[in-house]
Amino acid sequence: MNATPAHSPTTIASIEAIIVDLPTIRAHRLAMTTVNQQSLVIVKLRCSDGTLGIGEATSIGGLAYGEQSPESTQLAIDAYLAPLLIGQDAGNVNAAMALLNRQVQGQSYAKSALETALLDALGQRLGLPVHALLGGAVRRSMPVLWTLASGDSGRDVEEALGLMEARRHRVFKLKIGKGEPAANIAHVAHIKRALGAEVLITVDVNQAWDEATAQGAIAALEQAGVGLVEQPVPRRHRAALARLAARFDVPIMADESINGPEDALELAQEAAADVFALKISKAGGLLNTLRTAAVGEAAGIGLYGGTLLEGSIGSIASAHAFAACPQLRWGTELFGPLLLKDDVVTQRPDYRDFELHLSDAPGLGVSLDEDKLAHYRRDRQRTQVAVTA
Ligand code: MUC
Ligand code: MG
Repeated sequence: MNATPAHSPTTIASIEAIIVDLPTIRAHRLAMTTVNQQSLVIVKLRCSDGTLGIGEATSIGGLAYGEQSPESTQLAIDAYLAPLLIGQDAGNVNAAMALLNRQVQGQSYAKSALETALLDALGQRLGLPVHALLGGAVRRSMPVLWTLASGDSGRDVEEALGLMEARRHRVFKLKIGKGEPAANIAHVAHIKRALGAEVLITVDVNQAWDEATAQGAIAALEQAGVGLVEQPVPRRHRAALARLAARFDVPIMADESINGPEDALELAQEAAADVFALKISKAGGLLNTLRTAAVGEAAGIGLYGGTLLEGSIGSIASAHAFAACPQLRWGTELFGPLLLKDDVVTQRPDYRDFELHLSDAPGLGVSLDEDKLAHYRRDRQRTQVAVTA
């Protein structure tokens, strides 16, 4: 009888986390920060068979949006997460993520980037797109809204009209919560009037109001014809969120209040939101995003494909997860790559006819442009000095 050689799995051989700083096409103004460049952590995960999986993590305005920054994400990967993964089975994503979750608290952005890279590598090895690894795509393309956040109402209207004309976007989100609520409402009403009844306008307050302010302001926003209000109060003020959701007809969306399935369960039990904003970064990966979506679906809550202003790798990774969601009633805001002047991938995502289209290429279907990566990496100066010294 022939001896069967012992099965030796493909293992994780090396992991690199590189920060790149990419300029934006214009300043992007939110309640808590103004974004002029996006700092992305690009993960390169090399397997023992030579396959390269890629992933990405980012944030908005350093530590302005959440408790994790690109720098802390890079450090968490280098010092803690990568050493745990090296030598592990590269084909068992569930086991790899369980190991990380057992040994490292938090760090959802870093975990999301690493899981993305593992899924990308596995998909390439099996010849399957990531959405097939997640059980299959319910949709191959998804609507993408655009955020009007130039800080100027007139410029925002012009921007929206141009994007509708180009068939890029027909739903617009306005970032409010900075300055006086009355000025915010006037800004929203102006844009809504200019774009017309047919155009869905949503607003994101990014936690900036207290409950009393939110009560008055949401009543006025409803009057102005706003179709969705995102995170009007601080993330931990869930009882206030629930009272607002009960009080108003306009749907209230939880964003900062929801990370993973545990939050989804509590928010659903408390009837604290009509819509959940899903983000792979908040959930700590694509698989946990789908678990979060499943809780929302079970509770009859609308799902929305959110962004942390990821670049092309993070946006396409998000799109693979959102493609596999049971429903996506509120579409997506995966416009991050379009806000960037330049990119570190060879082919940018396919946006047309108001939607983002996913390919069936193996893995993520995205390749790194190594020249661009070398150009935009933050440690370029230091690397050059080290080489020439
Ligand atoms: C957020 O809070 O939703 C999404 C779109 C945008 O402009 O900012 C992000 C963050
Ligand atoms: Mg938001």
